[in-house]
Amino acid sequence: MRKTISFVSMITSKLCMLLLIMNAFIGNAIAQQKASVVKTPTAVLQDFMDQRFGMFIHWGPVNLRGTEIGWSRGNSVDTADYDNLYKEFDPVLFNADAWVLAAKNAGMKYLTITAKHHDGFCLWPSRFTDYDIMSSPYKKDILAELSKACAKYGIKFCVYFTILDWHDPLYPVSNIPNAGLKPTGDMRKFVDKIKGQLTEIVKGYHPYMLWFDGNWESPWTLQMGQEVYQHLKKLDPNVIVNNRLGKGTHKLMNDQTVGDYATPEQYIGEINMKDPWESCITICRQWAWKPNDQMKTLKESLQTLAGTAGGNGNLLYNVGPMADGRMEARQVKMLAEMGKWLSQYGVSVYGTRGGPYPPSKDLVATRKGSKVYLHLLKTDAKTIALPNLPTKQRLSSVRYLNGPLLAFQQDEYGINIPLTGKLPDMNDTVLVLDFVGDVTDVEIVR
Ligand code: JFZ
Repeated sequence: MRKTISFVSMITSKLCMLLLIMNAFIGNAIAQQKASVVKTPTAVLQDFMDQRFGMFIHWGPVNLRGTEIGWSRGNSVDTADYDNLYKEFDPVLFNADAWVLAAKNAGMKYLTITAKHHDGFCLWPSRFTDYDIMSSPYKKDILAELSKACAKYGIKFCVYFTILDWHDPLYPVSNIPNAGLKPTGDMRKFVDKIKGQLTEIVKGYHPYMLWFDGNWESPWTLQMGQEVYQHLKKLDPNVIVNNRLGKGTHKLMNDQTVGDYATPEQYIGEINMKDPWESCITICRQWAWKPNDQMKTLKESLQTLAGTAGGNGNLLYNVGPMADGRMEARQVKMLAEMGKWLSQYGVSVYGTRGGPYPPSKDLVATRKGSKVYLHLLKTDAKTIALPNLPTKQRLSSVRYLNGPLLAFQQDEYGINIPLTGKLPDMNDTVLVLDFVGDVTDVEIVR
């Protein structure tokens, strides 16, 4: 009996030892794997989030039809027609300086151009395909012109790059209804090809950020995303990458995410003090230029920007230039008006954090140091009533940003700011609440 017990305990202790050793091995392997995974440095991402406002540009041969880029291929535009548009694409009025100046005058700090959208057409000369700008009558390297102009005017140059390519025979899926899988599909070759193209882009134009897209289709896997991310990090450890390179939702970061920040699309993202994010939103309705498309008002545009900043995110605001290379005058004008507002009130946007008051449809808050910037989105409020901060900090003054002081009351129940007369800005009036002590790390008031 005793013998059996000691035999059992001996076996058990041997097993335990074995498990311990195995565990150490596995732990080591994971640690090694983690050590070899390079991520974009936090400081670089913080710098990106401080920019707050960028220009998205969707542009290509499809503008000759005025339909949506990529998605109209094989739908409202016949595939053969769509795929031959590049032969007529001759944007003789394209002027990179004019685009970059439109962004600069808007108060935007970075610019993201669709180097390749889902239709597969490349705006730069790529040695991996003939379906590029060199095959068009225009024959000028759009990425080279834009990156040069961006450097000239101090705008950060960024590149949109789709990882689904409905035009490429190597990519198995086609968006054409009932078309089935392409027999020529080969994802291994496709991934190698886009890695080659990304090398061209990173080495050729040194983008600040890469905006991937198209990761929701089944041929793309998490592993492919990880492979491409590590490829990029070898080329440039600081290049910023959006979250559409892995799988899973765009709006949040999760365990399927490959990339550095979340990308809510066509709406203002939820407040998030932990993960970086950028909402992409169109100025008109379509990503690509459409004749007489409905454009947002200046008020909607400014309140969209305030809303993203108030949620601690960035805004990538999309314009669609025309087939001749010009941006629409009304879009450029509206952007300049945004820039005019920002030249006065930019301190309440750039380099701020969202909160500590959560965004609502009436007001959003941003903050920096001891100051909370309250953006009034509703213009008929008679008084602003706020709870005290969880830290119970004393409020020392309230004023209109760049304007006069305002009277206020603060007691144990909260803060009251009566408003009298007309607000200084009917699109977004900003109040500056100056507290005693820093408010940057105060928790969101719920
Ligand atoms: C994507 C692109 O498809 C779109 O053309 C644009 O470039 C935008 C910024 O990003 O938007 C999507 C993504 C997914 C779907 C639709 C639009 N989807 O899954 O239906």
